[in-house]
Amino acid sequence: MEKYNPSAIEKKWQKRWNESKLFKTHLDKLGKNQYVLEMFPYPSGKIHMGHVRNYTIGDTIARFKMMNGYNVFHPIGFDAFGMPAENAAIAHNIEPKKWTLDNIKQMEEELKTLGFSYDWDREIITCLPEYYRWEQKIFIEMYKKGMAYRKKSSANYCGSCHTVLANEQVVDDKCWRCGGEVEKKSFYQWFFRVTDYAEELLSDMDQLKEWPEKVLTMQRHWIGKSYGTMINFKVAGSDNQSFDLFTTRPDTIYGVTFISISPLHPKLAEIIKNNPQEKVVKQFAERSAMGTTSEAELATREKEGVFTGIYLINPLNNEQIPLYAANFVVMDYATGVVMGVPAHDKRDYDFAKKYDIPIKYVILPDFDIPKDVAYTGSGKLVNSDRFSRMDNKTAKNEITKFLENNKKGRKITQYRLRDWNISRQRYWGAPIPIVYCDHCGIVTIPEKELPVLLPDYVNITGVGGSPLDEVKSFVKIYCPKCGMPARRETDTFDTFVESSWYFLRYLSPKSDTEPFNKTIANKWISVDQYIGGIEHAVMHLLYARYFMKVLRDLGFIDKDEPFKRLLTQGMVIKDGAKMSKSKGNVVDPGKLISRFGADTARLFSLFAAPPEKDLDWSDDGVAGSYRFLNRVWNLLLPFTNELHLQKSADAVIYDELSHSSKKFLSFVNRTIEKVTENMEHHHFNTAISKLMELTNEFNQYEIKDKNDRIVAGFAASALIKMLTPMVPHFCEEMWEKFSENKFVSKADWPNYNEDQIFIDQVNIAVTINGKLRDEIQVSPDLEEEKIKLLAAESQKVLRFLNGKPIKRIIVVKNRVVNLVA
Ligand code: ANZ
Ligand code: ZN
Repeated sequence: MEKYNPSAIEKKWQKRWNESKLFKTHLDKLGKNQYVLEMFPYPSGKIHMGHVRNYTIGDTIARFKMMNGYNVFHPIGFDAFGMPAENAAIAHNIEPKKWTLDNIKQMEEELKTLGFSYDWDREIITCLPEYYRWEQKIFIEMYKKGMAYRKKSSANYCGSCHTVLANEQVVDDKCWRCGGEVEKKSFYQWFFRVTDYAEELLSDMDQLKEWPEKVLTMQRHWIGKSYGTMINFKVAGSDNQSFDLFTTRPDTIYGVTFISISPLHPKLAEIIKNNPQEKVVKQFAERSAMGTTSEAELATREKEGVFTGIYLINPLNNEQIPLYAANFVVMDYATGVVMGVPAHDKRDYDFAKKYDIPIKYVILPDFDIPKDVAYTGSGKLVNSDRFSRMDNKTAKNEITKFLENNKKGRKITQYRLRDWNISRQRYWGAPIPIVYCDHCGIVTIPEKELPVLLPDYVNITGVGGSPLDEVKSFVKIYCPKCGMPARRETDTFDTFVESSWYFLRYLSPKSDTEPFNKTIANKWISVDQYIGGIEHAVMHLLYARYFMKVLRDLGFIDKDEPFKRLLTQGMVIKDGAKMSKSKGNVVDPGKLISRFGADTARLFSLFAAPPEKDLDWSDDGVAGSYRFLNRVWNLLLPFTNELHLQKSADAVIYDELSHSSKKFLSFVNRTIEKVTENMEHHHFNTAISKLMELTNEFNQYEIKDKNDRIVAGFAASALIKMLTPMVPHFCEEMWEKFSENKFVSKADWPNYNEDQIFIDQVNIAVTINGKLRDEIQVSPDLEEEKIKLLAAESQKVLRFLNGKPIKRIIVVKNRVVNLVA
């Protein structure tokens, strides 16, 4: 018998799919559309098991939808700008462009060996001018509408990478990439005004019913809306100096015993001038300027501070409160100055204990609170003048009202979300299309001159500022407005800008008149199913949501949200750890594929864990998947000359089927029902188990007559079709061997027939003390305990027993249950 030979089969079908353009999508076709998208890869060189998993999940969903009659759009591309290409340039003296495009070539080949149903004609590569010119155009429109602006901003800066780092790129005060020291540096940078959309980004989450709750929670937290009061505290001994403080707990204002200020606060240096504490505070501020501004990091840090020598005045009781510079205050949240209430806030409590600051309770519950802790619950106010004895919820409002009436405070809503810094002082990114002119100021590049091309053959040394600063032919330009010599912006876009709209460009990848076609985009957006890693829960997914709203407001599209349904797949781990070079536990998909075939790699990726969970790599699991495919092969191959595949078993004369045939037919129908449901819910591992069970049942099925042959033909057809989204090459081959002449990839998903679901039941007599009282229907293999329970709970039995206790139950298998009462 012919052996299962994956490498021959897979090449053959990939070639045929490609030649017949099987996965080319006609976007203007009417009908049920389905846009299935996986987060596009960064072209690092080789694909890894995480990619295999991500793209197999996406491909399985896309193919399942195709077989269910949808017009599926399933594109792929490369997120091609970014730091690693520059690092390769520094380390190996390779041009970033060459490095990137070579990697893309290699990865395309690898992706093709996995048989994914991509519409390759619509591939996009973000580092090519035909992509980024549209990003430049969108940026210019944003700038003209005030959605993009330039401001001086202090940022985490890594001296050795010469680059600004986002907060999450600062790990333990060090650069995430090189481990180098991080410092604060202030210079002009470009920002997108994301904060203008904070409220909409939050409220539109109501539309994202099919996103994992975990991701929504993370975004909600990132946007961080809180309601509170802004209170003005005067600087003691000064007529015009004061600070606004944001608090969510105005009810605790009589408990303020210190105030803390961020050591990086711009007003701090000025107010401490010439006071005895000046030097100490300056030193403390300098130390604080090193390291992170990340809130998460600040929160875990040992609380430290120094007295500034300054007092502020509590606007409610005119008490003088000492001001401390403290390392836990975040400069870019609210105003960077905070009321310290040690009696009612844990962090303030620790700080007060450490620096011997008084602790004054102003809210008490009606039970005894434990000593030596901050009380953060609700209760009644004490020691709070006219507000004493109010419950603290009322007091929040009353105190805020009082402050408002006296012009010392106001109610406000505060967001944690910051504007998005999109400037990168890097070479390998899309140039920001701006000119600085001594006469005209900031000038945008006229649209007909786009794209601003990133120059080739730039010297990248890894020291100094942005490499583009050194390219005189790039920097020097005549002002588009006045024609005088001017300078170009040398910052490039954060690569998150490219990934914020690429899903739109797939819809019009070759357009040279617009970023994407509005009519098509309105029809295909939102993306029906988006699949990617949970590590993108916030930045990428939030920026893409933001961009959608911007594009809508600029008139490019009429939609609000980019992704309707989101699946975040888990990591691929081996020996309990994420696969990584440093751990030496990396499995090379290429080797796996050449040994067992792409179908085994795909099957294993789907079978070893549910998509959202981490997948623990196991060689046994891979071997098991391969064995299963061989089992199906060996089961079906002998039938290929004997049987005809059947779309359904409706041609059988049902009443003539033997009991065992009815049972098998029923099993096939049930399997279709369950697998369909599992596929719809992305429970691929369960679907595969069901197909394994079907294979086992099929192996034992005995074909005796014409009717049975129809049943077997239906079973074979259903089994092949249901395996197709997961192991498509295998299934195409088998389909062809059964003399089918169309692609199974485009066949209809099988239907089950409820009438052929056979409920195998026996009647069992229920007797009480030997007298027949009822009859129950149960499946012949129901456990004895369950039969006893059914009998004892029968309505008729209960009536006859009339409260009398049952002493014993005797079961005669499949015949009688006798209750002794
Ligand atoms: C006094 C107070 C008393 C506070 C109390 C809390 C409990 P959310 O809800 O996250 O918005 N805060 C304000 N600005 C801060 C900054 N820049 N860095 C660090 N902490 C800051 O948090 C609001 C609370 O966080 C504010 O309310 C303030 O402390 C603190 F029993 O004011 B609270
Ligand atoms: Zn000019």
